[in-house]
Amino acid sequence: MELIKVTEQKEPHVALIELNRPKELNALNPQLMQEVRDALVALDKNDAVRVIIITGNEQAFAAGADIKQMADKSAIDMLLLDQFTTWDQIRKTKKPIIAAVSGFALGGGCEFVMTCDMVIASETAKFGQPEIKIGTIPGAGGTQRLTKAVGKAKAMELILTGRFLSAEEAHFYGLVNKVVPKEMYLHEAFTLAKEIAQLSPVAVQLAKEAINRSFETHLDEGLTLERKNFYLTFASADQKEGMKAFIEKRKPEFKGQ
Ligand code: DAK
Repeated sequence: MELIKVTEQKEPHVALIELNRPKELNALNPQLMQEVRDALVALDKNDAVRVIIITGNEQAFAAGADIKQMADKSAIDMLLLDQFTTWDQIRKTKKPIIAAVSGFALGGGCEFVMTCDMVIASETAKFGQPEIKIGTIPGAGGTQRLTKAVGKAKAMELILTGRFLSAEEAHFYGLVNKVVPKEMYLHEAFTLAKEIAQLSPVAVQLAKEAINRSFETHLDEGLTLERKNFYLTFASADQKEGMKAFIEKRKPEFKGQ
């Protein structure tokens, strides 16, 4: 594991996964996501582990998918890269996952947080789907999960403008369970994890499955449409311009092509 750090028993029955690309604000590239997937598959099989915490660092949970790696890709490149298999396997984890978030949780980072089951946020956390600013749209569930989490009007505002939500706002809209001072977010995540870890792992797993079922019944259809439209943005000049402008640290000029 190069891009994440896994501690199997940080506390009894509680495992910790730390995303570890600090210079890139934990931008999520395919290798990092595959490492997360592999770790979750192993932890799911490990009887000593009952709850999993995923965190970044104080500055960022993750500032999105890696724009530098995506910028020049064609729609077909993205299709063939098929990162969705990895994301789908992460989504299928049976044990409960708590995201402990400080700093940026943007784009794929916010989608990753929403794929987790519960969220503890530092008061410094910032959530958002800013893909629109680089000429694309959320591609890992953002249009579906954010809408379910915060309601249509707010999801429209956030996804169509790329604005960020503060930790307090995210709490108000039900995206996070609890907001705590910066020094406490990991500690609070462990407090929640330890409470759940004392309970029947079988019942916890079945409860998680049932809650997700209610949430996901119509999700597959929504995800399919979102994926097609996400790929389609990679056929646009605006996506190339948006991502290039980010890398060159300038304002993009969108032409609607
Ligand atoms: N990708 C690559 N590098 C990134 C990055 C990203 N998403 N975010 C930050 N970095 C890099 C910056 O380029 C910079 O690197 P150097 O220039 O130093 O080499 C370094 O991290 C520090 O960032 P800044 O200098 O920009 O730091 P600031 O504090 O000034 O700004 C910021 C922080 C988070 C506001 C800013 O970095 C920013 O706007 N970042 C981009 C946020 C964003 O647009 N995120 C959405 C990306 S699109 C999919 C799965 C997921 C996705 C798509 C498909 N499939 C399964 C197919 C998701 C897509 C996205 O997330």
